[in-house]
Amino acid sequence: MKTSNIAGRMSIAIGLAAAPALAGDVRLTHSKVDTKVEYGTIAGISDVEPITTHDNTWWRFFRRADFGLTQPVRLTSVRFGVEQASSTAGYQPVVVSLFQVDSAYGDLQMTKIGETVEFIANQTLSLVTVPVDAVLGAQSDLAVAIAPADFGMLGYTGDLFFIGTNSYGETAPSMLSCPSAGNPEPTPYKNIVEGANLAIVMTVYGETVCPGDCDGSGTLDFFDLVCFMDAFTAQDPSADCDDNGVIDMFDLICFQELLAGSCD
Ligand SMILES: [Ca+2]
Ligand SMILES: [Ca+2]
Repeated sequence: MKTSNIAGRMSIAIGLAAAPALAGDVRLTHSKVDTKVEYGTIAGISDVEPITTHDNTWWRFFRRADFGLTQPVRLTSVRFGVEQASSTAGYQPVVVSLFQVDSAYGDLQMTKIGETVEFIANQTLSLVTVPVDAVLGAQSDLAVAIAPADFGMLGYTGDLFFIGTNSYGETAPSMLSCPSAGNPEPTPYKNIVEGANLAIVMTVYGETVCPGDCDGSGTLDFFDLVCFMDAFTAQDPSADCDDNGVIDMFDLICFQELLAGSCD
């Protein structure tokens, strides 16, 4: 393994405050420059055949408060940098996963809300946009994880994927998890390589939806009640309508009040 073995606890760093998002125009990034990709990311690389990087997952965390978001958000795409993607097949699957992040009783809780598998052609120093479809609840923060699939399992060897970074700075730390290199949890780059000045290039796009629009359809109707009841039954953090850390009858009352409103 080519990374060091400094394990780190997952943490959510507070970035600089960004301008409030306009309705229908959510853009989340911690990259000070989100359109330029340079060489130099941090990754764990297997040094035995088949050479591969499938054990890496690159992470960014977005606290809604840092972006002035107070409403649910429908997430529509993720654009990220690619330093290098190479595979003998000429392409490889890359998995973009979205998680809502909630704190319940002081513990962080991560729930997967979306996943897109995109086949990425061989390329270097480029930007890729992947469509996603997920609704981030009004109380939740967002985590985005990008990882190459284990293409070696399909009989290919030598597949490499390195996410794109640059040296222009960031407003929250870039993170990597790589279990085989001793970092099972998302670990800030600076804890892996001291003095690293590398910012993962990533921007998440979406649009705000009105409170109560649980399914993000743009209107309030019966399906939002179904959506909410699913979350309520599953004790999903997104069902904590009154944001008091407990999911109970008062959240049902809270949600009924939202449903009685409108999206106009
Ligand atoms: Ca709806
Ligand atoms: Ca509650």
